Amino acid sequence: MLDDKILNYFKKHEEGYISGEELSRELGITRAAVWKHIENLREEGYSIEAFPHLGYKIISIPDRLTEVELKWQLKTDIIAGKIYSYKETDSTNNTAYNLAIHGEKEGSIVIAESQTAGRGRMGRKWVSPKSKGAYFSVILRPDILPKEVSGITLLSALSVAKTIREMADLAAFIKWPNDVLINSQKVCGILTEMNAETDKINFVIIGIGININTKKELLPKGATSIMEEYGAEISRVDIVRGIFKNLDKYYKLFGSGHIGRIIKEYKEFSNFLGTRVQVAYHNTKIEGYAVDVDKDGALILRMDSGLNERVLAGDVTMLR
Ligand code: BT5
Repeated sequence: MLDDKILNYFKKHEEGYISGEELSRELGITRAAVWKHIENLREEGYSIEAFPHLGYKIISIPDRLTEVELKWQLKTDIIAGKIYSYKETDSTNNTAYNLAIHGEKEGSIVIAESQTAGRGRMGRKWVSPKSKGAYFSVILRPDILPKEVSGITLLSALSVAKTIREMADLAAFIKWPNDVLINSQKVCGILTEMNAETDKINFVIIGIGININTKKELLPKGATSIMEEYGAEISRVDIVRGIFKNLDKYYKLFGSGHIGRIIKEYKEFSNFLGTRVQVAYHNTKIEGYAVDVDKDGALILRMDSGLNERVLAGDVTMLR
């Protein structure tokens, strides 16, 4: 599409002004046609100013989760090399899985404005109100053993919590293993899925659902959004780009063997350590004090017997 071509041309010349003449020459269209396309882009929410003698410059971009907006001035090495953006899909994890099966590159993203069958863990649902949150999946091809994959869930939760703190200055905490909470209410959930053989991972899909400008009444009980806690709408594009940057940083650290540093930061962002918790897994519930997260991402519980129990997956409820 010509509008996209114009945007990409601006993207390649981010710092500068582009004259109507240059655009008409590069795209092989008349000056009048350039003007018409600039008007189209303005209607779509781009703020484009025309400076006499200098040309056009993009001042701000709309809050749409498309490849052009999300990659605007984004400097990452692995994450978001390619972004597949949809108005609607059943689940971005399913779409990403299908792409990965067919050889899609590491770092590619599938993002959607809404999901008709957003999934949580263990067959649960993820409520995905249209154009309010961000629902996306990241394809990764880590060179690790299947049992090490929980480190990727932890670094993803850390990336989200850190982004919320950086961009909205809200006290976001992590609840083991995959929830991000603000004021004890869930603002983000992460679903990690993988395709693996006994000792080799083919690919991992990290699904991230985050409530950004979502009203509480559209969410399940116990959930919140950044807007509800922050008190004003916030740019979804900025939040998602912030998550991409942090994911890129922590995934590279993970890849270079620094899981210890990731776990240390993860623990600093956790609010369950030192509290009494109940963990539900495989139809069993156990209770104890959450004392640590080990290097494999397992939760260490101190039982009343004084013995430690190591839990690899489950749902944590904090008991006060
Ligand atoms: C999760 O599961 O928290 C993982 C959610 C992952 C969602 C993303 S969206 C992009 C990608 N594509 C997908 O299809 N999924 C991923 P779990 O820990 O099982 O929590 C699920 C529970 O969270 C539900 O049973 C509800 O109680 C609650 N929940 C559902 N929707 C929510 C929302 N929008 N905000 C907060 N809590 C929600």
